[in-house]
Amino acid sequence: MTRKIITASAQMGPIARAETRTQTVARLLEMMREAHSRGARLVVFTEMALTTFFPRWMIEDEAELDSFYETEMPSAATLPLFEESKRLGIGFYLGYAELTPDQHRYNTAILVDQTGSIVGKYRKVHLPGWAEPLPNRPFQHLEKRYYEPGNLGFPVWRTMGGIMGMAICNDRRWPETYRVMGLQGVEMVMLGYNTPFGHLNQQPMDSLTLFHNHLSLQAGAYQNATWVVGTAKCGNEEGSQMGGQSVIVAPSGEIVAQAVTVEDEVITAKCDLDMGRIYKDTVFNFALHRRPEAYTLITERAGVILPEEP
Ligand code: CDV
Repeated sequence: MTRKIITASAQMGPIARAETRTQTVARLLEMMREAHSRGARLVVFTEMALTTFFPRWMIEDEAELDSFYETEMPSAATLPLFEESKRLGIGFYLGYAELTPDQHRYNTAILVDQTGSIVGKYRKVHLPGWAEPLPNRPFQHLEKRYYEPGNLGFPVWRTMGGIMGMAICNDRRWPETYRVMGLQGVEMVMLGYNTPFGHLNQQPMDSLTLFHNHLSLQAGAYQNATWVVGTAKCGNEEGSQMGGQSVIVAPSGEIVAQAVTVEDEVITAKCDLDMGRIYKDTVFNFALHRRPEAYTLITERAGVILPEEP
């Protein structure tokens, strides 16, 4: 049986602070329909796809802060996405800020299958930035203030004909993200990102922002023999410039589709979920070649080991 699934990455241009959920959902619906018209059965939206990237600001007003979070999914505003997913027979990944009934806050993504049903939830583990605002910066990155680290691990889901996994933005820079899913046989990792330029104010690193984006996605794909779909929110959002270059990466590590704008843009690729097999059976045959006992000898005890002073 062929296991090829046309997959779309629905890159999103900026979302204004004043944009309503109804407006953002209308943009997502338009991209979902475009993806479907190109034969896609799965569309990957971005991180925090329903609002502007609010962690760039110190927000002290609780009510204002709460307005950026979803307390239910689907909600009245997001229900049209689920209905259209079911009508068209197209699954989707959607990132959003989650506020739970017991007042926990997470940077979350859900996976919805081709019947419009939620089949998976992931909460971002690697939260970049700070809990307190830094002085003299045009923009903050306060994810550590507004979110708790995800508490669901890195599960995979057998759905839509494959073994699917999710991650969110900064997670893509950490090999553990992919490897934990790779050890479960993942065949496609979906992730959305909001990556501002100049985030660290370290010129040598900041100038490589787009390179590091692809480096992380391609390395994660190749080293775990999995498809990786990376979807940006990009462009100039309320004065903060964010990188685009959304990509669909094959298990070979090759980019097979790439966005060329910093606006709403749909890219697609026919993803053969069996393509990773040759890598999983050879160079990345984990059962045959990995040496877990060597990896855990010291690190399990110490966590992080700093080199000794010379
Ligand atoms: N939203 C993110 O997680 N952004 C980070 C930036 C701040 C470095 C990223 O890894 O792209």
